Amino acid sequence: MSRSIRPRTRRAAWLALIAGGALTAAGCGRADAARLGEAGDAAAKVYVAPGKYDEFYAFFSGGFDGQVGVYGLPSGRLLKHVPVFAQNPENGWGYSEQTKPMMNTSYGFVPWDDAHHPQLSQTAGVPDGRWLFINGNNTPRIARLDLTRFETEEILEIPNSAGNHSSPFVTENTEYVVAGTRFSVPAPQRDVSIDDYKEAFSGMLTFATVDSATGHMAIAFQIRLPAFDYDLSHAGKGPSHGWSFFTSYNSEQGDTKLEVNASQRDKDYIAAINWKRAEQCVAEGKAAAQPARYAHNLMGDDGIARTEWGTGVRVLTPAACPGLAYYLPTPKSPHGVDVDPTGEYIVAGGKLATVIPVHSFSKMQKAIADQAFDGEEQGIPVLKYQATIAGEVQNPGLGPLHTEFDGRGNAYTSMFLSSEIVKWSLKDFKVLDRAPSYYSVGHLMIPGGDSRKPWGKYAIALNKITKDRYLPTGPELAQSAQLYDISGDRMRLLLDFPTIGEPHYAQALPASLIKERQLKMYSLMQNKDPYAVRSEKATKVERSGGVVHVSMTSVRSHFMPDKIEGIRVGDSVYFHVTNLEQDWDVPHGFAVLGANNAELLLMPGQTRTLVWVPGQVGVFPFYCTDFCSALHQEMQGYIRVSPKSSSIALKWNSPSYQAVAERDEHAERSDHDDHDEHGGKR
Ligand code: K7E
Ligand code: CUA
Repeated sequence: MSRSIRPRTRRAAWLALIAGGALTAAGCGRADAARLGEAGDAAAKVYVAPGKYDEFYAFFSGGFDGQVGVYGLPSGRLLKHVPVFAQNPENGWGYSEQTKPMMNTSYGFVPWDDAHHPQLSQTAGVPDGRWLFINGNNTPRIARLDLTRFETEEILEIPNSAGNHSSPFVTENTEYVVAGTRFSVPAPQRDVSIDDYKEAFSGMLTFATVDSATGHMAIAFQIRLPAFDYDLSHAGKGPSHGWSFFTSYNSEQGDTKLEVNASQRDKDYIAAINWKRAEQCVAEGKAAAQPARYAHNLMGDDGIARTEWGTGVRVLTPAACPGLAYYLPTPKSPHGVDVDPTGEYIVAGGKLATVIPVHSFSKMQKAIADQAFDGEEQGIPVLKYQATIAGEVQNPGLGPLHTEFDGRGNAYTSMFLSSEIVKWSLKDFKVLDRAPSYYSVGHLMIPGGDSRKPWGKYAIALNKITKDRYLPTGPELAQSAQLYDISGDRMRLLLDFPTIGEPHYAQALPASLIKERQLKMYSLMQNKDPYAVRSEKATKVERSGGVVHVSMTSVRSHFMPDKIEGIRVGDSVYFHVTNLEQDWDVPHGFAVLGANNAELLLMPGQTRTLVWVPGQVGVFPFYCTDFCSALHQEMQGYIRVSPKSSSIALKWNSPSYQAVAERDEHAERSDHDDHDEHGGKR
């Protein structure tokens, strides 16, 4: 991208942004081939030979697919698609009885969401490989994934919030995950006129604690702020530990046509929240109890998810807790807010700004001490811009969104409109290098790049538009990631790879931190599911009214039982299938003809349950859906469904049936004996 075209494009670019369009870099001249990774050794740098491992795990949000994609770096190979907020037929997530409660919310069963920001848990400001948190936007939630299993373990709903975008952004030792409302709403919700926005709406920020042993989240307190749109966040670290920063836009408090009405002021704000101060105020009883209903879904150690219902929250206001919140004026409608590895610099991505503003934490502290205020917003002191600003990066490009750091004193900012990554120095805020992205980069990511110790070898651009980059696939084209080598003075593009969903943010860490800690199977002997069976002998079929429980096993290469009769139309048939395998990477599947549910996928040692309500008579096959052995195709069975009025007895072909049959026969015989006694016919 040549600098000379920038002045001409700037106005056009602004207009494009305001019009909701995205300017691609299609018109830009191509940089030299070496910079674009077209030289031979770029391939060698991303080539991971067959059988070899990648150096990093990278966790990409799926955006509108509500999931997490796990990729290896530098190869860009997709390793796993971990379901979080959305039902996923690949493994029955949100379809099996054990996992359905994970989707419970105060709005009912919500089996989808829009997930933007993965956040690795941290210890002393460094990713520790324990958990991954991610936000659900539309139905405000935070999920926690366990990184020994790559499974979602917990989902906490956030009440009094809407569009949970500035989330989850962990504090330095994962004391808290945060949730700032993007859309201010009446809190609690009530029936008011939208015209009463300024008075009746609130911008609630939520701090949820994370138990350091179990990872369990709990809402500690909420902070009621003016009705702005709280967009992104990052926690302080080192000297700024104890603070969290939230960008806001729409400080104009428009309630309609925000593209115009929220772009009036030259500066909006970063809200600086002193959460240690908040803790004091809560301890002193300054927070008001307020009723709130929210779901807290947790996977039990029996592999069954359950919902607990929250009933209230504690709400702090800045008026009741002086020193809790300050506003840092920040140009203009800022999006990202990122804190450098030293904890001193707070960088904003003012998407409509012509500079990248960099605030200084130490200057902010001094400004607070000196009361260098520029008025207030509804009781919250506004600090003087000149009193907190450390510097501005001049001529960075167009549409700065997000910044990551390499740990060597450099920052990298994504430029959405001018489609480039701009590298600049934290010493003098001068631009050092720029590299084009293809196209319209949103977030960028450096492994550990928002932590105290980035592994600053690669940067990834997460691009919104791919146009001419891949073979076309109809109207919808893949979003994409681009991998840059940032180890030298100049960035070098090494690789393009398409992604699942729309990754907004991503996080990555060295594979060595977690690869040795992977769970290989669930222990069959410790399987606590109430319908688990640990041997074929124990399999059974039981009827209780219109409900039939089938406790079934699967092992290479058969189900037990695989012949079942005595089911009636309209029964609720619960197939509780336990995978008896105790070996790594031997899942079995389960599907039955006529079921209007996804099939199950069963990990070794695990029990999962599928409910089937047969609507018609017939004999229906079931089978294993995961190619598990040479005789996988033989892994099948039949279940007979009779009319509702049928009196055909339950019958199945496992050892337990013999016992049941003998018992019934015995009962029948003693019944006859009774008749003999009283009837005396024989
Ligand atoms: Cu910039 Cu949702 Cu973090 Cu997308 S957000 S780019
Ligand atoms: Cu079990 Cu295929």
